Amino acid sequence: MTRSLAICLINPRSRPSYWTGDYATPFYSLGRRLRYSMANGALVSVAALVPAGHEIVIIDENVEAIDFDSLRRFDVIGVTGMVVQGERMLEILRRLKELPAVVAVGGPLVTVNESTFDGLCDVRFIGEAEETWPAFVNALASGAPTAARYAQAQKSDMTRVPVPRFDLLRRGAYGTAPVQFSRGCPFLCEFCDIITTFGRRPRTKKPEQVLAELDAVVAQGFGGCFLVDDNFIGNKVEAKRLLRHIIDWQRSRGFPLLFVTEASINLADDRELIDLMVEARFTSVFVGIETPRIASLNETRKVQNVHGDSLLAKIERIRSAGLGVSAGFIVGFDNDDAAIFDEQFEFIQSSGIPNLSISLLTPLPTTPLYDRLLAEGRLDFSDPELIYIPKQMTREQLKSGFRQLLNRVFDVGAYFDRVFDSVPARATPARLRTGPLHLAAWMARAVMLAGVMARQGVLWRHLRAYRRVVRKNAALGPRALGFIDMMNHWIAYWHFASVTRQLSGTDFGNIAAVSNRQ
Ligand code: B12
Ligand code: SF4
Repeated sequence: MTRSLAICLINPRSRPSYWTGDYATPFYSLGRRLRYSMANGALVSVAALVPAGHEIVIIDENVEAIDFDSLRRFDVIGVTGMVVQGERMLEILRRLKELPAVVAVGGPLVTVNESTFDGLCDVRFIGEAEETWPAFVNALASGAPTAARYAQAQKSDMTRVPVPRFDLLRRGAYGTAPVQFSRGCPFLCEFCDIITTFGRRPRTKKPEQVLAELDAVVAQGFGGCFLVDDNFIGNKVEAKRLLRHIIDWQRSRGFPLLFVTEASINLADDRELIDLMVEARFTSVFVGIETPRIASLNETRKVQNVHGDSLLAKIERIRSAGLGVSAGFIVGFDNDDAAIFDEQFEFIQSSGIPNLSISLLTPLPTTPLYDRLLAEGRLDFSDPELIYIPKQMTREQLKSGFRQLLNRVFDVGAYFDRVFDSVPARATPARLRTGPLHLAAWMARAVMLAGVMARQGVLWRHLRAYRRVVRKNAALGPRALGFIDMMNHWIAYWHFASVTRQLSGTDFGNIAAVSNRQ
């Protein structure tokens, strides 16, 4: 006999980071229900895999606190998480041990670092779970034996993945919805666990599946969508086919969605692909640039960034075709010496990319980088922030150079220099609504931002910068940014600068005052 199970899936809170929008969200929310930049893609996908007849609840700690007492009634509690959520995952799992539920762990962290979860869960899911998770639920419900570890023998067939349960998300709580088109990436970057987890042959959904997901996302009230592919253009032929469907879908519905995604820099070499993305209403693309130093790119096997003309020329080609660019940078490669910080800063400034992240190189287990450093005896876990011994710097030099770089890049002057460098060569028609109510909302945001800065004792510094910014903007003549565009940049700047202060330990003061997180 099969019993009906009560299943709860938990996404542990993430700490604020460049891409989580924590310090920007309260300004966009303006007292509405918006709590977090983006819904988690794993919870809704794993929920959709649960066979019919079971109750399923999802809890995202980024938008609601976990009430552990209320979890007592669940038969199964599943926890997801990636490396930056690791600490919080472990805290939650320790609390869950006190409950009667069968505790399952899945997602990117357990997939590459199983031993961390020893003794903290009853069952673990390694890699994709389209086949293993329903098989486990069915076995448990029917009283058949279950295993303590599940790992799929075959990669998931993406053409059979069901529409995620977007209906389980708290309505209005998120800025964007996660929709996944493909898994896997054809490239070979040494530090990347995408290829060890999902493989090098990109597997794609059929356009009809993606369109069904877009319909579901719009039905939930979303206006923004993050195509959460590892590399959206891993299979360019399929990406173009999908984009043509999305364009028709958008047209027939009055363009309800704006998209962002991640792609490799060889996007710049395919104008047709960029044009299709722009036509489908992609506003920006995140690109892994990593470093301007060719020796470091070669070392990390990021060949796509070295081929052809310069990185700056590639970035400019994407942007001038109408697609915004955000980017990720890394310091700490073996070919990086103390000069890398100035080199990165100069490159970043000349790239005109305002919104970007800079990370310390992180050797994730399962990656070729991890294996190489292990073989060279250079892994050292005594410092959780930097678990390897750099080649041309001491750990302290690398960490302090990294922090100084963050502070320089997200200084208000440097940030707005990049904003003005990325303004299109031609004036673009305003895309945002500018009725009196909207203007009033944006005025309210400006006042709120000034209030937050004042509370943190940095208003005067920013007002001085504001005067310079206004002058520079006016100098752009007909291309000058309007009030709403400028406010969007000020809010983004505030987020990036706040995260920087937190990461580099040079706090503005009480940054929690602008964060809406528990
Ligand atoms: C979207 C995304 C983001 C979004 C997160 C949005 C959100 N709210 O979750 C943003 C842009 C904010 C982001 C940021 C970062 N990210 Co990210 N991100 C992704 C990306 C591209 C897609 C995630 C996704 O939605 N996948 C779709 C779902 C369906 O796939 P899935 O999570 O793998 O789930 C499947 C299985 O894992 C399994 N499963 C998952 N959970 C569970 C739970 C249970 C109980 C079960 C049974 C099964 C199960 O079942 C699912 C179906 O098969 C992944 C790459 C990837 N392919 O996963 C990287 C990835 C997760 N990110 C990564 C990293 C490193 C980061 C950053 C640290 C980067 C940086 N240096 O700034 C930051 C951290 C930000 C933070 N503080 O939170 C790494 C994590 C590495 C690791 N092994 O932990 C990944 C894997 C990419 C990579 N290799 O670089 N990221
Ligand atoms: S291009 Fe991106 S997803 Fe692909 S292997 Fe390199 S880092 Fe990983």
